[in-house]
Formats: sequence, structure tokens, C-alpha cells
Amino acid sequence: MYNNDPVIARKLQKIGEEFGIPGPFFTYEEIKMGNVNQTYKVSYIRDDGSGMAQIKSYLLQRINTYAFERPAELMDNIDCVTEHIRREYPHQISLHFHHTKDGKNYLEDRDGFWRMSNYVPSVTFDSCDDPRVIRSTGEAFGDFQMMLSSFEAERLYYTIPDFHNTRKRYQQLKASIEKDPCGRVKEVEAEIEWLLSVEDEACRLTDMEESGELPLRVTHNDTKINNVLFDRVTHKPLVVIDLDTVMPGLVAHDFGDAVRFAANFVEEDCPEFKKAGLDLNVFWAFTEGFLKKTAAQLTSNEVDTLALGCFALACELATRFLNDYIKGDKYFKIKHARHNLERTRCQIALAKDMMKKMNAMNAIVQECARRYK
Ligand code: GN1
Ligand code: MG
Repeated sequence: MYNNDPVIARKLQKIGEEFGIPGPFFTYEEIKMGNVNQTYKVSYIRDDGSGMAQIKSYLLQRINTYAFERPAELMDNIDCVTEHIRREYPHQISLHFHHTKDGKNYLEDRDGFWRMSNYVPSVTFDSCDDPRVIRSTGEAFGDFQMMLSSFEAERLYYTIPDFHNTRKRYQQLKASIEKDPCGRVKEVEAEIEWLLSVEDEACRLTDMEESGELPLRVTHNDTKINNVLFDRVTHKPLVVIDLDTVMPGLVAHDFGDAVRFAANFVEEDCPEFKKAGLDLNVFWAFTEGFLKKTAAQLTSNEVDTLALGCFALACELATRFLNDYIKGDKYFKIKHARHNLERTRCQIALAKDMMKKMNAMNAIVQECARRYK
């Protein structure tokens, strides 16, 4: 806290003022969690009512406008969705965004596009093999989707069009390979070759979506386990966060993205990519939690595509990381030069392992769906 850069502190304090948050400003801490937006926890000193000082914290985020080209629409989506949840499920903890003097839930200045929300004291997990936490994560994402099942999808903007259109992701990758702007293609020929060899299987879910075989729902679309906040003591889920990509989508997108992140033996960017693979125990626990909340409402077509969704999402993320590597690391935040390449290799190793385990994954899905129907 004493290492705060005074220039950044002053900047964040000024933004807080724009959102009507009075001083005195105490401290800030950068939360290095997401790969796209920049997040700070900012803390202020408050009187607790008896003259004693207490700390009150908020979350301040700068939206990455390279990823989100129309951030005001995104904030509109978040407003609609959180309002719906607050109205229909008043006991559910939710995110509240502060408004500026001109009534907007964001602030645009020359440094970017900012938003400010309440800070929920909690703990998050980047990885976890405690089956209770994993089952709860499945329940939290299942619940989130069910809470939005009565929300009219047409009210939402597509914050990133074709976000889970795996075919388009492949097309974008191929276009970058063609241009090879940084001369990196030579180095990643093996990765390209493997990804192209499974293109049709990776895109099968997208093809089914396009042909209308699967219902469109309102989905979260970024279901990493660290987007669920848990109680610090009981480890019960409190709230699902990061609503930037809440849009119409498929249930298998949410299921698949959660599994490819949480059920990998290693973290998403592990340099020892050969250790990546699907932990069937974690998969089982997540599937149980998710289907406990959703099975009654899912069509049998949807259930049948859940395991495929995991493979599709692992391949989709591999194409996105590789595309970004080839383009010179423009989209995802990187910590070192080969970060996106390591992420790519990890997703490919995971997808290969999923191929081997597809029968087991499908059997687990069917068994849980039967149990919770
Ligand atoms: C990005 O920023 P974060 O960590 O919430 C990305 C997801 C990826 C993820 C990979 C808007 O999410 O789609 O799965 O990185 N979000 C966006 O770690 O592109
Ligand atoms: Mg996100």
C-alpha cells in the first residue's frame, strides 16, 4: 500500500470524484486477474458512525476498447442484466455501478473508458481441485444462466460480435497466417497444422447453432472459475462477475469455457504445456453442479453438445491466442514475449486430451442429466 504510485493514485482519486465518491482516498491496488481489462481496488477512509475510521473499497476498471469497440453498449447490457437479477432475485448479491453527475454508469476521459462498482469482500480461485468448490462453481454458472432465462435476449447488444463463432475465429486466424505481420508463422507451423486438422470438429457446435438446432439463451460467455466470487470463510459462491460478454449464446459455450479453464491439470498459461489435460474428477464435479441447476430446462440436443462444447472452446481459445501471437500480441495482456504462444500450446494439449476422453465426458454428462432432469 505504501508503494502506490502518486500519479496513478491521483488519477484514480480524480475518477472516483467524477463518480461521486468523496475522499479521503486511502490506497489503490491493481488486481492482475483479467486478461483484457485493467482493474484496481481503490480504498477510502470513512467514519464508521462512531468517529472511528474504517476502510471502504470499490472496484475501478478501465475497459479495453481494443477488445470492446462500443463500451457504452456493454454498460447498457450490464445495467439491464443486473437490474433484472435484482428485481427477480432480490436476495442475490449483485454488482452496482456508480453514476457520474451526468447520469452515466461510465466515464470517458483521455485515458480511457472507466467504470466503478461496489467491492464484494471475497476470495477467487484461478485453479482449484476441491470438488466442493468446483461443484459450487458449476451451480453458480448454472444458476446465473437460469436467472436470465426469463430475460429477453433481444434487449442485449452484441458487445463482441461473433464472440463464440468458432468458424469466424478460424477465418481470422487464417487471415493472420496469410499476412504474417511479425514473421512468427514459421515458428508455429506445428500448432497451425494441428488446429486446422480438427477445424470441422471444433466448429461443429457453431455449425449446429447456425442451422438452428440449438436454442439461443442469454449466456455469460466468459465462465472462468475466477469470475465467481466466493465467501472467504465458507467458500460458498456469492456472485458471478465480469458481465462484459453477457449476450445471446449457447449453453455449451458457458459449460465448455468453464471446463476448459477449471478442469485443466495446469493453469491456462502453464509453460510446461505437456502437463495440460482434462482432470475428469474436476469435470465430474463441475458437471454435477451445472446440471443440478440446469438439467430440468435443457433440451436433449443441448445436453448432447456439452462435452463437444469443451473441445470446441479449447480449440477456439487456441486459435484466439495463436492469432494474437501472430499479430503481435494486440488483444490479450501478456507478461512475456511468448505468453500467447504458451497459452496456445496449453489449449492444444488440453484439446488433444479431451479428444481421448470424449466418451467418458459424454457418459458423465448423460448420467448427471438423467439424475437432475
Ligand atoms: C479474456 O479478461 P478475461 O480474463 O476476463 C477473454 C476471454 C478468454 C480469457 C482467456 C472479452 O477474459 O474470452 O477466455 O481472456 N475475454 C474477452 O483467459 O475476450
Ligand atoms: Mg472477461
